Amino acid sequence: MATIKIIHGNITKASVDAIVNAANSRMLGGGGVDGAIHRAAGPKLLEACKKVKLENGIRCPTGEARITKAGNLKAKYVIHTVGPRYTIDKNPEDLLSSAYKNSLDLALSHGCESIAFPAISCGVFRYPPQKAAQISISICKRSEYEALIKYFYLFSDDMVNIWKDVLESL
Ligand code: AR6
Repeated sequence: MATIKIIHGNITKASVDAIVNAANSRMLGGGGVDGAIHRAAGPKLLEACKKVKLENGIRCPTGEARITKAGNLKAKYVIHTVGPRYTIDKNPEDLLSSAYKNSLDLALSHGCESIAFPAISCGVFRYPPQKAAQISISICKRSEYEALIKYFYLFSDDMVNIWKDVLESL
C-alpha cells in the first residue's frame, strides 16, 4: 500500500527524514516555501547549498533535485528541486514529473523512510494545482516508492481539498 498523507500546514514543522524544497536553480533561497525553509533551517542550510556543485550559475536544473543536510530543521535532509514555470518552460508536465521522481529517488538512495512535499510549482511558478496534484499523486503511488511514507504539506483548505479529491480518484 502506498502511504500518502495530506496535511494542512507548514512544511518546516514536518517530522520526516526529508523535506522537499521548491527551490530555484541557484539554490540560494528565495520567497514562498523556499524562504520559509531557509528561515527555519538557519544559515547552515545556505552554507550546505553553497557547497553544491555550480555549473554556469546553476546548482539544480529544472526537473532535477539535489540533497543537503537540513540545518536546524527536525528533518535529516532537505531535497531541493526546481519545478517548471508553467507558462514559460516547455513540457511542464514532464518537468514536474521529473522533479517529483528525482526527489523520491534521492530520498530512497539516502535511506529515508519518510518525505514531505510542498505543492511544487503551484505558487509563483503558477502550475494549475489540479494538474499538479494529479502528477504528484500518480508518481507517489508507484510501487517503486512504496517503502516511503509520502506527506504533502499544503497551505490552504482549497489546496488540501484538491489533493484529497485526486488521491481518492486515482
Ligand atoms: N509550507 C507549505 N507550503 C508552503 C509554505 C510552507 N511554509 N509556504 C508557501 N507554501 P512557491 P514555486 C506553498 O511559490 O511555485 C521561490 O521564490 C505556496 O502557497 O513557494 O515552486 C523559489 O526560490 C504554494 O502552494 O514555489 C523559486 O524561485 C506552494 O507552497 C520559486 O519561488 C509553492 O509555492 C518557486 O516557485
